[in-house]
Amino acid sequence: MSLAEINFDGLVGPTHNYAGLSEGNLASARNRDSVARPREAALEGIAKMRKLAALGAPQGVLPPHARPDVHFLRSLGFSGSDAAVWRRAWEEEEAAARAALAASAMWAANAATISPSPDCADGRLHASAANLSTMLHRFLEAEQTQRTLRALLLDEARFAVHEALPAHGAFSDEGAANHMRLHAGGEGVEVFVYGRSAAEARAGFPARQTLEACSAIARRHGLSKARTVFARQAPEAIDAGAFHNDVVAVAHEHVLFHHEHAFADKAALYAEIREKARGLFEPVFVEVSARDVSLAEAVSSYLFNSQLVSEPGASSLTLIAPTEVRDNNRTAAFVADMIAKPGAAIGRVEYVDVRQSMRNGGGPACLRLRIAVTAPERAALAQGFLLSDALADQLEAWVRSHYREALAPEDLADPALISETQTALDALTRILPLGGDFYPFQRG
Ligand code: SUG
Repeated sequence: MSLAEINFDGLVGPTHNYAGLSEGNLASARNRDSVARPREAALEGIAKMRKLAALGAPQGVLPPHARPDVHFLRSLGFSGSDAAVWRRAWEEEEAAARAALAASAMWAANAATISPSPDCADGRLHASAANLSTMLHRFLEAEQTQRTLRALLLDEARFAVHEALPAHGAFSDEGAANHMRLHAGGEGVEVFVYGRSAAEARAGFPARQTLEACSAIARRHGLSKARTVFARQAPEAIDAGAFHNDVVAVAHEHVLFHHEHAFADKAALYAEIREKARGLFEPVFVEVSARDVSLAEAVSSYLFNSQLVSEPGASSLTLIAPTEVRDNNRTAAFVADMIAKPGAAIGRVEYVDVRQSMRNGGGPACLRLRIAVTAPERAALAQGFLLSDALADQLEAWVRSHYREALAPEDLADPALISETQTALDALTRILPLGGDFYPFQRG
């Protein structure tokens, strides 16, 4: 049965800010303590969703998490009213307070790994929430992500939602950002990309995904070894700032678009994908050489953090690239050449402005989690998460009435942020079908 891919984008939360929390993410480090614009960030995200929907790509929405995470701060021994907890955390444990405020759940590519039903032994779609255990601020996301996935993928006869793997460095997992799937509409070849094995010590920037995490997810999801590939990310890519594989590679249908230096052993990867795709499809590899685009340019422009989409009726794929690719002469020229070639696998480009997210190292592909479903599975998804014009209008109005225009470093300790965000998110649970106990603050 053929599958349709839905992009579920994370809605940017009201506390979007630049706290410099992610070592190895060059944009996050560079923009630490600059002034963020949460309202603009959220509206950019919704505009991007609208654009994809207008191109004919099914689009869904995932809710932000409640921030600051007061529950986490209480677990560190802070007590009293929420405002008192927040004030004292800033005085005594600034790093924890910064982590508790991050709106990083917006990057839905890190929420989970999804294996569509034709790939899984029991014929159900499997989803594993990511433990995000490498970075403190991201590790706080797993529990609420599970709640979101359970709200969306309710029907246990069709969907299996797994908890995050044990949150230890041996099983560090960053979700779909390190997972690619090649296919021709049905069963596919799943490619898991890891930066290190559990026992390996590594100098340089953190490698956030272990081989053991990848293997565990493939096992839980019931994937066939004959159709599953584990590939090592090139250490030089990680050290150039590719903290996730999706900074240097993206796959869609039978096409893998990637930088020459994305993988440790490209030839072996090509051969294994070809072998494991036999009988299903013929893979197409679109490799970009370092001569055309250096790793540094790939990381600063986020060329590969584009989305690839199939527009209805089109014979080639469309690249949804961040405007930073157009602003960089070399990447802009590369893309113009690539799409002009006769018979190009990627034949069109559309640029999207997600600058607020990009300043924290999150491009178009980071903002989305792909869930590929059959028609009956699509009908079984919880209703109300798919974007319509009416829902986009409602979300924009909600953002305009609840989000601050600017969040400067000196605003972050303001206890008013707690009640503001709780009021906003409470209202959101009446726009998306989340219910009155979705957020921890609603449960008391
Ligand atoms: O995990 N940035 C995120 C960006 C995630 C991008 N996602 C993908 N590549 N799929 C991260 O590094 C920065 C937050 C801060 O510094 O305030 C941050 O978490």
